[in-house]
Amino acid sequence: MPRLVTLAAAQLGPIQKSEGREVAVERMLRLMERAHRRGAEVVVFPELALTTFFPRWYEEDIAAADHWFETAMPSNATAPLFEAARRYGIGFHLGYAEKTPEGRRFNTAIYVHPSGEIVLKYRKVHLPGHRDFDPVRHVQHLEKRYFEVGDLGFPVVRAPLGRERANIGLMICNDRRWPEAWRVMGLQQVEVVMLGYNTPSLNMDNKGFEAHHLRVEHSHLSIRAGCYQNACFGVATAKAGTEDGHELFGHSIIVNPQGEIMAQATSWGDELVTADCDLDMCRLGRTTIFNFAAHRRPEAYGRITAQVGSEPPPEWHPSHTSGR
Ligand code: ING
Repeated sequence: MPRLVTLAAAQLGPIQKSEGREVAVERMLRLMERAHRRGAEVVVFPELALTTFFPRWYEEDIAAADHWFETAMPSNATAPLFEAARRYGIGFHLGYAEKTPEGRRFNTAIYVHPSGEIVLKYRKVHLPGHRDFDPVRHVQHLEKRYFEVGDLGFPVVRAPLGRERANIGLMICNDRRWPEAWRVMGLQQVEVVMLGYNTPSLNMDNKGFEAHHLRVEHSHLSIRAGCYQNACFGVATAKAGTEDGHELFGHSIIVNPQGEIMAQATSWGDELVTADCDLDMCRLGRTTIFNFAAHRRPEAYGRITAQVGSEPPPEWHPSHTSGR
């Protein structure tokens, strides 16, 4: 018996530095309304969906960036999203900057049940970029300045998803490039990974050549591989377009457990893509090629958790001097 759920990636176009949360929330409500009309049961919004991608802007005093953060969820500005979830009977994923009562700052994502209750929270573990101003870069990427490393691990929970129950997991943006993030959730039998991203459409590191067409390709490669190798669905939603002159790519996708792209956005603006997903499609990979219990060999994987950085390999030399 298929376990059908209709998933939606609700891609957002740009949010300018001068635009308040109400602008983004209004656009997100329009996308939820469209998702409702299309019969979607879950909507995945992007990373940092309420504001511009502010880690591109340097502040000497990080408290000067606090206006980009949410100190409550829901807040007055975001309450309409929770009301719409109840009205339409739709769950939603939201990425936002979180400031805790203790003053800790995280790049955070939540999955919210149609009742408005927060089912799952995740705080971004892989923070790309740098902490201090980098004069070499074309554009700053200061996530290590504004956020702490997430302290919630990669949790998976079995919870209602549409008319079914599904094993749901969350990751954020750069996490998708790290197979460890996918595998930790695969080891919890994740069936649907929800992730948002804000990714510059051109390389801003300025430390080497990267062909432009590879930016989207690397994102899709990472998500397709993660879904295939962990037998799960992925809903990956962009914030896209040009924010105060800085371009982010769109091309949000929904991927199935065989690594196939089921649906893809083709604009870099507000766009809803949906797919009817049979959650039981996860079973084939999980019981055959990626039957972890039958095939994984953790005793050979020690380096993966023992090491942080890579180390040079030992040098080989011929066992006898043959004069060459
Ligand atoms: N953005 C980018 C991402 O991982 C990046 C940063 C882009 C890192 C390209 C490496 C290569 O998609 C965020 N917000 O993580």
